[in-house]
Amino acid sequence: AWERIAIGKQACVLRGFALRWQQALLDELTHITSQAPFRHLITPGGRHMQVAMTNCGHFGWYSDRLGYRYVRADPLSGQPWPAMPSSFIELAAQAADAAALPAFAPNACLINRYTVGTRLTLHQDEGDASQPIVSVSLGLPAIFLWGGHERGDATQKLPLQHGDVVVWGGVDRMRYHGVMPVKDGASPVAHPLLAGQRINLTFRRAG
Ligand code: MD3
Ligand code: FE
Repeated sequence: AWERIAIGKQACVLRGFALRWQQALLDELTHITSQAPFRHLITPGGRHMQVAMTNCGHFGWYSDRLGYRYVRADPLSGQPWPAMPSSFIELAAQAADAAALPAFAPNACLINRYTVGTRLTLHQDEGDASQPIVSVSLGLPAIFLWGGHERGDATQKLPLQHGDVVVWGGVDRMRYHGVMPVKDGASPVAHPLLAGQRINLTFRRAG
């Protein structure tokens, strides 16, 4: 059972929506991260990001001294990113449908890993605002910061738990957002990938 909660004109939380897929997601994540391990990317300003990242799908989000961009191959291996598993594609498509958005066929999945204390500072996502974003939270809970269209706008705190899915489209795509430092706790499911960690899958259409 899941529940839909509106958080904006074209954004909503689907509480527990991913629970039905959790075993498939964790099995696939184990495989993906064995091919393309988590790593701390470098910002254009020369800092290491706190969040560790990897990708699957036709395009992967990447950052280094040259800037941010989507790349077709993993710079660590020179190989294409691992394919997007069908369970990932189905979950993202069904979430967009549950959010009453047009058909969504993601070709990029950014996989973010937060250990205890890790945060993601307030930022705006670039990219095609005509396409929605679907985000899946796994492991430790976190508080998502949900702002406005200017950096200084007030933010709302939105707690996200294991199995929650958030869908962002249209006018809400360019809002500032971030994640507060993840607190220690027991992961709601026993799995090596989730012990003391939060994993977030962000599905997009890129390229
Ligand atoms: C809200 N990731 O990777 S969920 C990111 O939990 C990112 O790992 C967060 O922000 C995380 O860029 C947040 C995904 C998300 C992505 C794009 C958004 C939330 C968004 C665009 C507009 C509003
Ligand atoms: Fe973001």
